[in-house]
Amino acid sequence: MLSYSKISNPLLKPFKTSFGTQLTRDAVILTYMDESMEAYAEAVTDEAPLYGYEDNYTLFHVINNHLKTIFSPDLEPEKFNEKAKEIRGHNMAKGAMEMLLWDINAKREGKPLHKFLGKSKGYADVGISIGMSSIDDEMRTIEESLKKGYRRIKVKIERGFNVELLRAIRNRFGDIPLSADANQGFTRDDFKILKKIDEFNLIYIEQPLPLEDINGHALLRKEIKTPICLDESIESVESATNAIERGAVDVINIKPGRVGGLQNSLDIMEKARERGVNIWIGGMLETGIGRSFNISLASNSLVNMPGDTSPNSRYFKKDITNETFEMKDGRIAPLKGNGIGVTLDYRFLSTLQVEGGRLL
Ligand code: OSB
Ligand code: MG
Repeated sequence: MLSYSKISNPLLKPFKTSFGTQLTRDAVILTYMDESMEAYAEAVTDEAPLYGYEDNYTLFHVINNHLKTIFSPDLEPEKFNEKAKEIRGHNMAKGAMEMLLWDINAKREGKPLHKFLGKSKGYADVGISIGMSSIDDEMRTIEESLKKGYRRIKVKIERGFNVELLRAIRNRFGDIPLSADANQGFTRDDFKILKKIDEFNLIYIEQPLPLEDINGHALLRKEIKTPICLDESIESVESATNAIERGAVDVINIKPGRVGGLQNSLDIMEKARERGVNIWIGGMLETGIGRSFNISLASNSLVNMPGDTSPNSRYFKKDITNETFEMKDGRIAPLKGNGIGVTLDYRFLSTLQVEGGRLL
């Protein structure tokens, strides 16, 4: 049986980016159940199409009207991928279903998911992504994060909130590993500001321009020395290849839920590393379910930079999974159980549930 549950879990603190402020994580969870197991996946969509064009409503439309008929619990993820190609786009919807198949398959084989994803290091290097707030407040968060052992600090920037913040961080914390994520907040008219940001020795600037503007990123890359990281622009294997061949990218932030799942992620990782492009695994404030997929992938040896895979407690007072992630020495290990290794706290989940029901 395939069912879904949409939950709304309040964030400990509002998460502000250039595209808006999130107060809750509104996650759609897919559950597959048979006599021998329960398997899960989480879509990276949210209530509104602010990060990409998909949201929780296009997700239901595409799953119910198109993907559901392609899906079978007996499919290999790669086979599902092939069949799903006839539906254009909607890689967040495809990604959720594809990842569900990875969990089903790993559970059938009786092994943790990370062991199916190529060579695993057994841990993920972890950085923190800090939402926009006052400079003073961000200073406190950075200080705490460094004490906790995070291996990279990422701040969010936008037009009108960038140089002053970065200067304050460099003055106070010196040469820490620092990056800035604009979430498409600038345009080609902003190269003057982006050149000022170039002075702060960032390990990369993430998604400065609109996601469609691959050429703009290639032009910017020639103008600044700061490496360019793409997040929203990388929607598929094809868009990754395109960005790499155009010379638009030095670093790719992979979110498996954004690129159509784990197989596409692995393909992008291999292509990118072959061509000298660095890789890290991002996040979308996922519950323990999506987080476990991300951390399993982030432990792959092709991932060579710290990602946005914080412990659950960074975002939620309580999560819907019984198992949670802990960080030690700036690293998080994948869970030891079969598949993604989490079980659901159904009682707590029911207090957060907005809607739910059967899909198949
Ligand atoms: O751009 O990486 C992003 C959160 C929601 C949507 C987009 C992004 C983010 C983050 C936080 O930066 C990543 C995380 O810690 O889950
Ligand atoms: Mg980003």
